[in-house]
Amino acid sequence: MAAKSSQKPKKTTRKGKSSNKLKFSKETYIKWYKDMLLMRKFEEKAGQLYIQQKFGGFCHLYIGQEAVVAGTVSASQKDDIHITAYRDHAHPIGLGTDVRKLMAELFGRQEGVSKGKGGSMHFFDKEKNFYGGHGIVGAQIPMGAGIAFAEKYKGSDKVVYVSFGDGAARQGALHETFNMAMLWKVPAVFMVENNHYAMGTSVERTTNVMDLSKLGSSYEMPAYSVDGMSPEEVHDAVEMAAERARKGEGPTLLDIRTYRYKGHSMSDPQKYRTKEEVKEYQSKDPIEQCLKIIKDNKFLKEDELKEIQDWVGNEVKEAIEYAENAPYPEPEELYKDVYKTEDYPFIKEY
Ligand SMILES: Cc1ncc(C[n+]2csc(CCOP(=O)(O)OP(=O)(O)O)c2C)c(N)n1
Ligand SMILES: [Mg+2]
Repeated sequence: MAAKSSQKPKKTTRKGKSSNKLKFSKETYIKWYKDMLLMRKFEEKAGQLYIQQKFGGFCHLYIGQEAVVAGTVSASQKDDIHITAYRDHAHPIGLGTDVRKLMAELFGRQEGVSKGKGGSMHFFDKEKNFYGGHGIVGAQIPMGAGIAFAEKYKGSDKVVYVSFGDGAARQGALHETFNMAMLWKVPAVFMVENNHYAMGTSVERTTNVMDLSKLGSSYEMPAYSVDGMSPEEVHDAVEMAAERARKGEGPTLLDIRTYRYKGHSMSDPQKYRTKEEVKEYQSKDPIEQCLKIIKDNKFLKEDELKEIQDWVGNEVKEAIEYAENAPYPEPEELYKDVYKTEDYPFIKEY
């Protein structure tokens, strides 16, 4: 991890060390590989199905960014809370949500994680502590801090991981949030999923401060830049930030440098970047890197590896079948889960 500003990241200890060369256990690499492959294959299929107009709405793919979720999940505890933006397919997959429920959500079916009423941008799984899936750029920054405040108030030791894009980092709400989050030392980890572009606008075109970790400086929030193509680096940074949060010392900002291989959403001519740039990041692909480590260290035999790949393929296939055969929500569902009361005091009739 490239440390930034005043504080150097501490060395963290971890269990299950299986090799002198490698910092993480065999089991961790296999889990990362399996989870990231499932995220990738789920989204490759989702992209194809969207083009075939099997489902509508929006569709923002996380392909290329998988190491960010993989490293965050391995460094977090089961009861911790995660919240993100609309590029939200990989987060619940990493947290273990059944991909059938996710595919059904894309298809707008009642078996979907948000009862078919949220779609691609609004996945939500309370059981896995995944609090969305938010379409308003930057909205989850104050919401995440609010959830963290609530956890502190209730006396739990949960940490909230608040993910947002480099574009969202430009929202004014970030500053109000950072101010209060530091004042009240809320147990949050603010994670910029810095894929270098907000739609077609590069970070360079929006700011004279390109090192996004500096955004925490005015609030004396510890901040680090992290290689987001590496689950190891993400894990180290998140583990350190979570430890700080759990001890009651407050939030940390992580500028996690990653890359999306696909366009912003499904209709993006990508004129703002070169093919060479995309290829450069693809050459550091986290799934390929993990696979190489697994092979080089003989963590799995060829047939065991194939078993994982087949399992992933089958999960995605079954998810599509499940989604296609699931019923649509009943019309009455439109009136459920909507914020309404009979005598809502703020609406006046004229
Ligand atoms: C408040 C608000 N403004 C504008 C938009 C339109 N919009 C959707 S995505 C996006 C870009 C955000 O980029 P970034 O935060 O870097 O996330 P990424 O898509 O790269 O993951 C914009 C401007 C929006 N959804 N909400
Ligand atoms: Mg971005």
